[in-house]
Amino acid sequence: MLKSVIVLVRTLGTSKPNLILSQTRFASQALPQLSATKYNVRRKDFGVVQSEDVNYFKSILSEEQVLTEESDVLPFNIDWIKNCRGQTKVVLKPKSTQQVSQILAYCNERRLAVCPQGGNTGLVGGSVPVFDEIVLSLGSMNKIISLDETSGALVCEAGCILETLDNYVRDRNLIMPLDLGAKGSCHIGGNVSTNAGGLRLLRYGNLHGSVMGLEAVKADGTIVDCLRTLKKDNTGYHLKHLFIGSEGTLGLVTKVAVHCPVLPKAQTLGFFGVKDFDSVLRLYRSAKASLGEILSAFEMADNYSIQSTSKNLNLPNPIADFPFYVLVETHGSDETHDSEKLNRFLEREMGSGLILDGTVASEPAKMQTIWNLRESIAGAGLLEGYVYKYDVSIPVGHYYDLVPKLRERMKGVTTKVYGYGHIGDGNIHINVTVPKYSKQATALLEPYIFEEVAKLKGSISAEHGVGFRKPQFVHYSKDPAALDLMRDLKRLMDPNGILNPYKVLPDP
Ligand code: FAD
Ligand code: 2HG
Ligand code: ZN
Repeated sequence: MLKSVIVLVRTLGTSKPNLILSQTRFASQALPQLSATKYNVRRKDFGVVQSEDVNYFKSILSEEQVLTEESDVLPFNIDWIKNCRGQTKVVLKPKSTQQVSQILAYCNERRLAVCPQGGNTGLVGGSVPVFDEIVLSLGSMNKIISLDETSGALVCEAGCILETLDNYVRDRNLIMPLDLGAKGSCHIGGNVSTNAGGLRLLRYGNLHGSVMGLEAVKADGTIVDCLRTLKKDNTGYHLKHLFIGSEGTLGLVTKVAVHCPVLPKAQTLGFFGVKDFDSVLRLYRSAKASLGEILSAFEMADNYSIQSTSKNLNLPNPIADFPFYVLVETHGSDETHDSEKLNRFLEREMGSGLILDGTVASEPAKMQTIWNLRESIAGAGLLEGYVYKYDVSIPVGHYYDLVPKLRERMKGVTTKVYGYGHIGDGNIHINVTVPKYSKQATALLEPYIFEEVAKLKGSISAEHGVGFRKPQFVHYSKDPAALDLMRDLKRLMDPNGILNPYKVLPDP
């Protein structure tokens, strides 16, 4: 039976820190293999950092902004899932746009390659170097510049942590337009550079819509000021979009202006068990029809995603064992109105047998427990060994097709294949856990998955980007003329190719 059918919609509290990042990040002390060896990459013809270069950086930055000790630079070389390892010897931590500009102008002149880094939570290897690219870490550029509480325009530096911004605007009755499991570490500059999606894209849209303006620095050090806070500005080409989602290959994002929606007065979160994938789809249609404008998230997870996360991280699962789980969240402005809608939806779908069991929460702590279980799936698999992560968009009718297919294909290899994600956006995360990375497992998975996604007219990267792991597969989702145009833009904006090489663009 549903634990709370009568829903008391309560005022939202501030979010709690996300513990999963710290729990999983240092779970394994073993260093991953060097990316260059693992993926057989040849170093491009860039300059090699000399002691004079380091001296130059020390002359324009202070001593503590230039890291060269091996133990200091190591964390900047390894990605979150410990799949990629670069070989940088220098990490620079600029504190202003001018410093970024000076660094890039110098690197461009000397043909020194650069890898921009935000919170280093990216899941496609884009945030860490492959060889000895200089890491430009934006973490020290973390000032909030202004907030217009009437328009909701927040202006800040790129290195601000998403959760810090969310807490700041919540105190002023606004929220950030995006939310993701990595919020406690990822930077707004990283979010913009990856066009991060997350848990509420369904309601608040993607960053191409929410970013009002930005400031970026080109490879040659030129500062491009598009930092407007206007909703409407049709003065020629919409240049901000070139930097949103280009993963640091066209410029360094240094400041952003983001539109923050109003803090919803009322919020509820339902967590339901259903018998099969078809029921997930039927429930989604019903939720859209019944909840309309108050629906703010609709997420799904299969049995293994939830059970293994609950077990590996010792997190409570508030309901029993079901083949599939669904999270339905509402954000609204009127408690009575929202409760009525939600109760009608629940009564109908419990009556129809679509919802087998579930729980509905409106207290911040309870909602947090449920969200934490969902947000922790990404890290829980890392405790079982090596995780292949595939973040794809698939037309929703075929959303889950690939999971059983992959289970069949991977028979004989010790694996767990599970699927979960933002079904409201047609975005599934297929995770494949193996005890250890192996060429045999990789060969069974790639390019097979991308071919299957292309056959279904999906995208090989829904929200995480292309990074280092997917350039050779990007043609499954981009036509040759579009890829040529991407290369033309890259040549125009970064003629020496110093910005995040080996990422996003496939070699011709
Ligand atoms: P980084 O990882 O440091 O960098 C990502 C890319 O952006 C790299 O290519 C880097 O070079 C570039 N970059 C970073 N900062 C800048 C800058 N200022 N200028 C230019 N280029 C820059 N992603 C989603 O979309 N949705 C999710 O729901 C989601 N959930 C996640 C949950 C967990 C637990 C984890 C670990 C990751 C999740 N991610 C998700 C992926 C990741 O958090 C996002 O891609 C995030 O936007 C990356 O931000 P970051 O600051 O960590 O960037
Ligand atoms: C999520 O939605 C993230 O939890 C991570 O995008 C997905 O790790 C993954 O596969
Ligand atoms: Zn996701």
